[in-house]
Amino acid sequence: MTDQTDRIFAGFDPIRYEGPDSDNPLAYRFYDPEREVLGVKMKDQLRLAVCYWHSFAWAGHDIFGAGTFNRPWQPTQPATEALAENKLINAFDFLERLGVPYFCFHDVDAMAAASTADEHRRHLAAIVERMEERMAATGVKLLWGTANLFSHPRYAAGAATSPSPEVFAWAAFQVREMLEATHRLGGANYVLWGGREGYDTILNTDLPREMDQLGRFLSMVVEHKHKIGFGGPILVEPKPHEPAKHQYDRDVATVYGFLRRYGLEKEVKVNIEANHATLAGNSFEHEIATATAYGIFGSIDINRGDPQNGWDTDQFPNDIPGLTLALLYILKGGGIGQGGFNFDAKVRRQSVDPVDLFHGHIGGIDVLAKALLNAEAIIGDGRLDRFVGDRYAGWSEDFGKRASQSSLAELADHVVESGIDPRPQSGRQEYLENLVNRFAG
Ligand code: XLS
Ligand code: NI
Ligand code: NI
Repeated sequence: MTDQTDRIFAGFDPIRYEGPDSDNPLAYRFYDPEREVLGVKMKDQLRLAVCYWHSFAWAGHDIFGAGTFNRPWQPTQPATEALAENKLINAFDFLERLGVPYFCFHDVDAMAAASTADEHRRHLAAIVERMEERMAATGVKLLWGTANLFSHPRYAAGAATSPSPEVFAWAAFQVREMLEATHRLGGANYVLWGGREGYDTILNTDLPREMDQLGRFLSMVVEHKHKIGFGGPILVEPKPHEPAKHQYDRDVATVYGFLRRYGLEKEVKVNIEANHATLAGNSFEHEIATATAYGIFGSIDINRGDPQNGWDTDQFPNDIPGLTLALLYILKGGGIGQGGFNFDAKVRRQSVDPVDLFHGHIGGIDVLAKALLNAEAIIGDGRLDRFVGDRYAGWSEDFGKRASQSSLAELADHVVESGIDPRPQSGRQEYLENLVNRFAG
């Protein structure tokens, strides 16, 4: 059993909303869960989640150095059942005090280490049972589950896209176990991030075969979801590279094309990560708007990169104007739905104290809440929407309606006969940027 002295978050009071004037660093200034935003409570507009891997399973190591965090569950060691239990108790202590409704985890983040498939199954089942108890006791729910198909050496050449069918089978085993665990825990979604579903050099890679394997694997996951009656969406999380040089799911548009090719566009949606969007050279709001346009918007992993570093630094978000646009396009697309905002973010390696995990999450949550309020104000103001509506108004008029149904030759003849001579119209970019900035601070 976990000793009281091992409970590193137990001494913290619950984090409460104190309003914008509060000076208390352990309070929310904008996140007021019960406040209505566009008719929906803030807690339901945001559906916040803490991720198990960065917050509880990562020891603070990087490629140059060992773990820096001194945690009673010893994340640097292969977890025993007792250490996994200790981690679980502490994770739920943190979730309860932070006051977020959801968490997310990979199988291996939470369970005791296993060296065989049979042990994997038993250890996962054991922690899921304990997790179910903690969830019932605290009311914290599962936003999504996922299987880690990238850390074990067997996945060095990919999981579903491995040249080895035995590795493909192992990935199927892990996903079946974790999909069923997610179902049992009442998870709202199931995520697949294809970290090593790609390649480092084309010289050793059969690209069309790997894509077919990935398409087949996704179809198998969808089939199994229906078989067991899991109602949540399957979400693919796009990322362009890291750890693989090229990933097959590089961004939202690429994933949509892939899903279409394998007939999965009605079954699978996307989990969009802010830092992955920018790594792919896209803006976060572009990825959101693209997913909404294709009807595959699922959920969000919220974090940020560092503009001077070209990798997935997974920092907590702190850019209110930038996130205002992200929230605006989520709201315009119909809201977060069954998804949520998962803090796929980690404190820095020198942020070794338990309080640092609170500072990271509190800051990120408040930035999101403020961005949500800003987006509500932009929608309420209406000028941005009106401008865009007016800009495309010609398409609702007679000529616009005919133009979209004409042949190329009919339109060409029309230009010659009518002598139409359209002139450039201002896109008013600077005016619109100024307008948004009235609300985005
Ligand atoms: C890594 C991904 C990963 C997924 C879950 O870059 O963001 O953390 O969210 O496997
Ligand atoms: Ni992620
Ligand atoms: Ni990531």
